[in-house]
Amino acid sequence: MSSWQQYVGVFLLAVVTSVASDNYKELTGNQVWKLNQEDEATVQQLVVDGLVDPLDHSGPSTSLRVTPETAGLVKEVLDQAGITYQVIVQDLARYLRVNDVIQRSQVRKELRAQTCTSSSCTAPLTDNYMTFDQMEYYLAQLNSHPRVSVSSIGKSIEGRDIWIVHINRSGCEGQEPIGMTPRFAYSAMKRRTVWLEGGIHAREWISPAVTLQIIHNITHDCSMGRGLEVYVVPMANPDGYVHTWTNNRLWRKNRRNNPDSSCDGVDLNRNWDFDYGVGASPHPCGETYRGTSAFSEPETQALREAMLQVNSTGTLQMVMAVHSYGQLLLYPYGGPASNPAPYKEKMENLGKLFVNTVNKVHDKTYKIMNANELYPASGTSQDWAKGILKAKYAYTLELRSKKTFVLKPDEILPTGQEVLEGLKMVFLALAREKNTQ
Ligand code: 0X9
Ligand code: ZN
Repeated sequence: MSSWQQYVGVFLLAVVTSVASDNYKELTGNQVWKLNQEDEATVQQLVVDGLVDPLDHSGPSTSLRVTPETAGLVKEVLDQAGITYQVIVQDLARYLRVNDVIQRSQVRKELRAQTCTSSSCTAPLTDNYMTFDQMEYYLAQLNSHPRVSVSSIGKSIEGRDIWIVHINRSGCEGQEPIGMTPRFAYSAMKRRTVWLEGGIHAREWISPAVTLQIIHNITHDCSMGRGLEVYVVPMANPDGYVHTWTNNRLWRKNRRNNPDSSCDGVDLNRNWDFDYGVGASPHPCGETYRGTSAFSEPETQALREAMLQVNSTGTLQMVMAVHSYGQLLLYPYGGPASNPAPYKEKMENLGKLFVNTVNKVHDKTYKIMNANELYPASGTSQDWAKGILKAKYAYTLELRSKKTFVLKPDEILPTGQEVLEGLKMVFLALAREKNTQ
């Protein structure tokens, strides 16, 4: 293909892309600033003040997303603190559009074989991200599986269902994990449960994509998760997710219309009632806006009620909230006050088993660390699960990559594969554990 043909092809794709949906439009004029030196305290204050979106997720952030509305103020704060910076992306909407076109043209070259429609969606897509509708098509069809029940735990603020998938251990009897003595056979054993949460942050598309793969795998493979009742919410923030497909690829929060503010949304991972408020933004424009009070949001209320219900039916052994990005496994607490958490060492050891297994699959490096050491944040589901529900193991898993939320679709399958291998080991260890609390 000659270069002009390539150019026309890319141009046409750009037109098609922008007509189909423009989920970059709300990022027009947003910039990425790269700080020339680390200054954790200043950056943390800018975040809490609702002025920047930090873009490094494996340590102190030196890349910041800055909007046209806040740029002047951010500049003043940085100047005052003596921090110099360069603008490395002039217009994020343009930047992401160009990258999207390149990605789409690459995807077009490979034959896309998978489909997911209302009449046929037998497996979650692994060659592309699924729309919220497609997730619902898949879950509806999954519900006919004998070991699975799919139900709604409540509605989002815009009225979408928040779905939970319960994968029942019955149907996998007779296949107890090796090493499990008859004394611990299922019938005699107290019901052990595991809770997985995906998609609480809208822009972290790899989270629901991987969480759906986990659901599919546990359902169709008795060797995984046997001995455990597994509950999974693959999409905890459906409104936010839809918004990332229509308006703003980098939207994080839910879609609450905040009264007396021009900014929408509450960070659903700062809205839980454990150390509520610490390290979260009180400003509606902040990416980590905590809301007007703990559990002010219908999404967190629905999750809380469902988790309490699951906890009352057995021993909730592990809670894992699946996020991106950073390739980290974080354990509680995220706020400084309550550390160390009970069973800190056990959480560390099980976490090491997880990351060591994950890292062998595709040679990635995931690390385990205390959440507060990454940065302080409270009011998270992980901390609530640990502090209030007393789940022995609670984690936040930050998936691939090490530098962006906008992960190419060809990373869905390998990310799912590595996490599945890690979870297999963890589930086996959990099923064998004698003392669950
Ligand atoms: O900030 C969050 O809610 C999580 N990271 S994300 O990039 N996915 O938004 C991490 C929460 C873990 N807790 C602490 N870092 N304290
Ligand atoms: Zn997140």
